[in-house]
Amino acid sequence: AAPATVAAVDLGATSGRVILGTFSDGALQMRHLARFPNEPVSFGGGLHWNVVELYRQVLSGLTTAEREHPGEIVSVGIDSWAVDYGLLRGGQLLGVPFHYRDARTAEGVEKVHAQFDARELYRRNGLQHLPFNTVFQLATDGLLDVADTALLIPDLLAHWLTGAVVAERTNASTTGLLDPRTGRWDTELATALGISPSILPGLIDAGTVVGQLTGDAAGSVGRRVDVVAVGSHDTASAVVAIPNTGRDFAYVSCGTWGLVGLELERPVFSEEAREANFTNEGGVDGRIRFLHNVMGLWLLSESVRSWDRAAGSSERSSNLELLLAEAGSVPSPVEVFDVDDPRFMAPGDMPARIAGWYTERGLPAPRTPAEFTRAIIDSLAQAFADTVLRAARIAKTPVTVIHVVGGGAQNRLLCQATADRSGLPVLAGPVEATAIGNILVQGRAAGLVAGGLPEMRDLVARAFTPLRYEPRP
Ligand code: LRH
Repeated sequence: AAPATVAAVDLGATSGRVILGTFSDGALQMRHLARFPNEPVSFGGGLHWNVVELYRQVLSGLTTAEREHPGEIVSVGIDSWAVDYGLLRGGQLLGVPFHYRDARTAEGVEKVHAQFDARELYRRNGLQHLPFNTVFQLATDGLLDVADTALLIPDLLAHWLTGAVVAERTNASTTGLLDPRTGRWDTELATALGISPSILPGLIDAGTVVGQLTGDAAGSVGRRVDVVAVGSHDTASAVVAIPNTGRDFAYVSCGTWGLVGLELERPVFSEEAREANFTNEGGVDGRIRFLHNVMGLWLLSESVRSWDRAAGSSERSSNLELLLAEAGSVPSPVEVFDVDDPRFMAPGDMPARIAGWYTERGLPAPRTPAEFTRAIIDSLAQAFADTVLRAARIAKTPVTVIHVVGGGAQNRLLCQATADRSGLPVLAGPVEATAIGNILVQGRAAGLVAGGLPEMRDLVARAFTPLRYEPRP
């Protein structure tokens, strides 16, 4: 068969990229086309995403793709971080979408919990409590009453590209308004909370054609390419690309967050799962992503931002390679801190907050960037290990290996520490799992890949050999 190419738009909380995937004779080749920063903007007392700039970057990436590969691109798929949304009325965006790290969500939690306590909510939506789940954001959104449509970020961008109004299921599963048993909106819950079900778009599964580039988008790209719904929740796409065709694996999708858990056939609603704050999010092909949000490399990137600010813009201390090498030479054992403490959620001076965690307990706090970095890495690894073992226990599923995918797979110190602290081998990579999962689901929709998750994962395992870390005593 002639080679065919799809374009993955993958938007993370700190940067976005457009990556091409070319299928030929059952193998996959990737090409990075564009990478751009995704910098939130603070104004009017709120923290917002610059979605218009993101859309511009997407269009620009697709235009480059068409120019460099005229007529070759068969489809486009978009994934991004979860939970955040834009509200529309009569097709017009109302306000600028909020960032999930904005502080306003506390009020929404109070409002929702006044009607549905944490137990009742979990029984309905099976979601871990995160103060920024869409349901809490909507409950405190002043524009809710004016809106006729709510679109999650990837659906919003797909809407601007095609005119279609849909909600892709994996991402919809992070809103708190979806019933994981039926895969349908919980209209009763929405109505009771004053969220009109009419603003929730029709649900579609990953692999469905959303539409074709129309209007201005078709004009700038120069052709009416298909837009295909992928696992539009970035974590759902990442889990597609785990290079393991078996079942006894746990995963850590490690970027800004560390999403740590298992892939299951059915959701787990037990009290134990709720208390351990495990979520039942929707995966591609109807799977359940039974996982917990561990704070992730946000702790490190936000610390680096603090050190950079202190050093002044001229002298950046952010040579990450060097910092990690120094962190590796900090003598062990390192006292670990609780990375999931809510104080680390909002942007700000992370080193000061981490130091506070130690001094409150009368423990010596890290002092140098290398010591902080080492404490962050060992503490993340401990949380990854604990979470994997807890997930296995609660879901009554054996785990024999941990796959680390995403940016964190490049971090050797982190991968080794995760193996050491869990007593399980860690298989690291691919780094671009999210984009690969996006590409595979498009490839399957276009008939370029056959089969289910095992076949797609087999293809990943052949194209990207993971690095193995054995646990040390
Ligand atoms: C990771 C992620 C995660 C969500 C968070 C909002 O990028 O999508 O799965 O919980 O962002």
